[in-house]
Amino acid sequence: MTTTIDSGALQRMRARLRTALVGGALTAVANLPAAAATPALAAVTALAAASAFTAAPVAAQDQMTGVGSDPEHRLDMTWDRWLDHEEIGERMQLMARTWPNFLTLSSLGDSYGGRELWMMTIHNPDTGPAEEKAAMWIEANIHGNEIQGAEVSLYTIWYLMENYDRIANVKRMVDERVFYIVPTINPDGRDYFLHGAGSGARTGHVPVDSDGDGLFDEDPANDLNRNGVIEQIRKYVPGEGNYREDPRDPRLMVPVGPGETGDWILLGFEGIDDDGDGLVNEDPVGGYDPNRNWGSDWQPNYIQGGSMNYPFELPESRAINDFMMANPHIAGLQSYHNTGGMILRGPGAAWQGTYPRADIRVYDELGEQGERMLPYYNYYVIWRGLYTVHGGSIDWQNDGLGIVGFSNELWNGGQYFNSPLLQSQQADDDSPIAGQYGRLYFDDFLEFGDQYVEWAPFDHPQYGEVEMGGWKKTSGRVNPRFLSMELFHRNMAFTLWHADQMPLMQPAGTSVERVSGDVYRVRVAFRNDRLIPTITVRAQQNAVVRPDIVSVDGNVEIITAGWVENVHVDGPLDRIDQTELDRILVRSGHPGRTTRTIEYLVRGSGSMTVEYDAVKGGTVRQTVQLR
Ligand SMILES: [Ca+2]
Ligand SMILES: [Ca+2]
Ligand SMILES: [Ca+2]
Ligand SMILES: [Ca+2]
Ligand SMILES: [Zn+2]
Repeated sequence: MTTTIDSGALQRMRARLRTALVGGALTAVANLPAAAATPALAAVTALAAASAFTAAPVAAQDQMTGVGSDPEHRLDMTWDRWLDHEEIGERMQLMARTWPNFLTLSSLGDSYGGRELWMMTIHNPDTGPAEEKAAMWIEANIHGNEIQGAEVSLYTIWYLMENYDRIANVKRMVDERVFYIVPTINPDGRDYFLHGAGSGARTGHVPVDSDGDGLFDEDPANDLNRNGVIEQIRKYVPGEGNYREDPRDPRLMVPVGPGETGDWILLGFEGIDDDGDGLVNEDPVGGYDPNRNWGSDWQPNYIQGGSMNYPFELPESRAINDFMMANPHIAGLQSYHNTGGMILRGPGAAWQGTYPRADIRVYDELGEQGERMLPYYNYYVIWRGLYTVHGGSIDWQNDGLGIVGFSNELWNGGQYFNSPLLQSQQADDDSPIAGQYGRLYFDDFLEFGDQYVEWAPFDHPQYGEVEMGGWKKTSGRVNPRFLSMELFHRNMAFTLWHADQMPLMQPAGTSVERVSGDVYRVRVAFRNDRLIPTITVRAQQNAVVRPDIVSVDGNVEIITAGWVENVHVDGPLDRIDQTELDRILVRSGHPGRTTRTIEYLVRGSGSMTVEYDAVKGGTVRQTVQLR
């Protein structure tokens, strides 16, 4: 279950919130037309900022009129830098305070390193209880170095709130659904990536002895020249090497052909032999894969490296799974990773077989829509399009929890090559943007060379005179910051469309016909006009989602009940052969984009209420009068 925030966390939150509030108030003042930014108003704003938890930082903003073409934002957040765990927490606290009617901030628990797994719940209580609505789970950053999904997640919260009163479809989605948004589920790895040189940040931080020498995490990469970058090492060995400099761009190293020799050898990434065992960088922090520790098709280390000793051993995956098990109304899921421009679904391994045909149809329609909303992205099955994954999270969530989920692999270079001209040049070996040259070209001209460190001499304790150089951590897997808005928005839009296609049970009409005396024939129709069924076929096969329940309340005795096969012609019912007809179990759930009508023959009087309760599709009731 979700934990309420303990007093220690609360104190830390208050301290951070003061910072966040001041930041928010400053933003508000900065938005004012110059003439309105009077000292008096600034003082009022500062006063509001000082009383944490009471005054809303947006109060001053309500008095302003927009000065540009657009209405003012309530929170003028920027989206062009990468945020660490503390900054993520501050933004979430600020948003929770700004939109308290919709947002609830909680922590699912602590990471191994003691960082909160912050979760934002978006829910409008005025439109019904949360457990009677389908919920969308959005998470990111299970791999610590795959950072940008956290910003997509924050952007999603912000966008839904900013536009609730402005865009009818946003309002509708917020009113119909619950969103659980966890921007980073590996905060230890994230901070290690952002605060350090970025190397070895994929893992979580439970210590693992990667080289079996009895020492844990004793030999990570080292930033020897203290420039904040883990570079490549090359050594000049004239006539004895297996690499040479590329004649077109000497920054690039190319392997020599068979029978040739080069002048350089590559010696791996920047580091030394910290523990004197003769190996360099052989046992970094952690050293496992948090996305191999889940309960479906989990395999031991000798089959699936990095899986740990048993499923859900890791505190982060355990905390998330505990919450999901306790909240079976979660029907859709997005787990943002990077990189490569992919919309991935399970299964992770070929030996798991294929999904049932009806489930594939659902996934395919979502994925193919995603390919249109996300240019340069391809919709793939994990094992076929990426590589084999045993014990991955979305396999567990599909097979073990009945949730329709995707992993979007955020960012690929296609976002650079976004015209037919550039695409044709990219394919032309002689063009300056062909292959590896393209990455350098776009860095040189669009980021002014910021992301590349030129080769430079270095005196290495073990290797002697070498050169070091290469790409910074924010290049390659992470998109250039100037392309963030497009990436964030398109991925959010796809995920919201996915959320919009979660099952939504709705009333679809009733009829009553007196047969004789106090005996009535009652028809009640229910509709799910969205793509996803209330129970996937795989979930039904695995018996992991509670059957839908059609229950009757009222002063009636049910004689028979059955599904109407065709509402337009009289004919036999598909009779329901269950003993408790006032509580019918629908094991196969309600399909997508379908209306179904149930017919009861009842004896009774007064009113009769029929409720359709789908764990993942919401609860809906219709009442008829027997007369
Ligand atoms: Ca070791
Ligand atoms: Ca360095
Ligand atoms: Ca070593
Ligand atoms: Ca060692
Ligand atoms: Zn990943």
